[in-house]
Amino acid sequence: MKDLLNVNSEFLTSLGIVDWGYTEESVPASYHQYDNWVKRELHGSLTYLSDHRKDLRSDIKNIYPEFKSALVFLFSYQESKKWMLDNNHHEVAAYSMGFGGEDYHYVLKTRLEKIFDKLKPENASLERFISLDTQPVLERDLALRAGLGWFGKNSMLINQREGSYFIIGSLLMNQKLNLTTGEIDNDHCGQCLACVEACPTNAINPETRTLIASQCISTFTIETFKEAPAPEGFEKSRGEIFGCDICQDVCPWNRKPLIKSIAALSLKPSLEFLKNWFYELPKKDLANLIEAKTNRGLKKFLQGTPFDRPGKIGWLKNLKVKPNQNDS
Ligand code: B12
Ligand code: SF4
Ligand code: SF4
Repeated sequence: MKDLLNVNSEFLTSLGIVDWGYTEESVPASYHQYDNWVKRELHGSLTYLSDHRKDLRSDIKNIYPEFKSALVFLFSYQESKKWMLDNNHHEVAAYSMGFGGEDYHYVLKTRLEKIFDKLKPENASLERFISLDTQPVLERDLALRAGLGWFGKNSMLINQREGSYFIIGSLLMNQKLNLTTGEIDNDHCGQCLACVEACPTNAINPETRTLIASQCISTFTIETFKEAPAPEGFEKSRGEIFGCDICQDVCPWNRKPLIKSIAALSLKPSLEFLKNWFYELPKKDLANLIEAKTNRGLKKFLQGTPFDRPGKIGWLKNLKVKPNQNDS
């Protein structure tokens, strides 16, 4: 990986970054595809993609008028993925255990701020706005514009050298930097259809390179907080109870990055219990443990991790156990 102005590549590597790119383009190349997707109601229950925030995604300047440039970083979770594949564990998505078991929204925000703190002294009037998943920004498209990869048929942003096991985090800035802007990569999927064929719920449309969100296991297990029927085909999955990595695990572009990676699952000491929850307890016992907590109690217990999102009813649905309707 190359140095970034006065920030050397060793420092970036120490933050878990495997690649970075730069763009001055605020308008996504694929807004039209996104707009069509929402018009066809393929976002399902993910209303934050279709409400008043939808049009904000047409130009970063809608949310950050001072925008002049973006630094886009790829934060890897290859090590936890390798450990999971080596140990035949597919219960939870690799990203969720990849940042010490902590919620990446907090962990990576701090890392992005550390990078900005190194850039700022070189340019006193430099300001930043962090884009990390929750802002109305088409982040895969931002990474595309920064020259970091292409949209795979599974809709993931894939990097030729690093595959797709990474989180995209960006510094949007009010100044241009003395850097060359990225070139949009070509398609490297070719005739491959491995992800389309492996998806147990047929959620991938290879023509549009988008998902039918309501059929995706990730939507069902992370974003559905109430009792709901599982998408057709869920029973053919590998036992996923939080997120899904199937369409990435079969992608040939993820083979090489995992070979060079070290298998490791390093959790923050206070979160070591997650191993017991997901890899040791039978699902029925985990369900009983969750059942015994109130929704508020469960959320508090899991606070600071990605796992507080589904809530009690959501978790019991994932574990296929009917929740106690009287509990709150
Ligand atoms: C909503 C959402 C979801 C939804 C919907 C996913 C989806 N594919 O839309 C659900 C809950 C299913 C989900 C699941 C996952 N997600 Co998610 N999710 C998002 C979120 C918040 C918005 C995505 C979005 O705008 N979707 C709308 C659709 C239409 O956009 P899209 O899928 O990116 O499709 C683009 C391409 O298809 C392209 N396109 C299509 N045809 C063509 C043709 C041409 C010529 C061109 C140029 C482009 C093009 O245009 C579309 C619009 O940009 C982003 C964060 C963000 N703010 O961007 C994270 C994000 C996409 N998710 C991420 C991750 C890690 C995941 C999971 C791996 C988590 C897991 N293990 O369970 C799965 C992966 C599932 C999958 N195969 O996509 C990462 C992806 C990193 C990467 N390498 O791509 C993101 C970027 C978060 C982050 N900051 O890192 N996610
Ligand atoms: S994340 Fe799983 S369910 Fe969703 S598209 Fe990929 S393989 Fe299918
Ligand atoms: S599995 Fe094949 S078709 Fe799917 S994203 Fe990877 S290379 Fe593209």
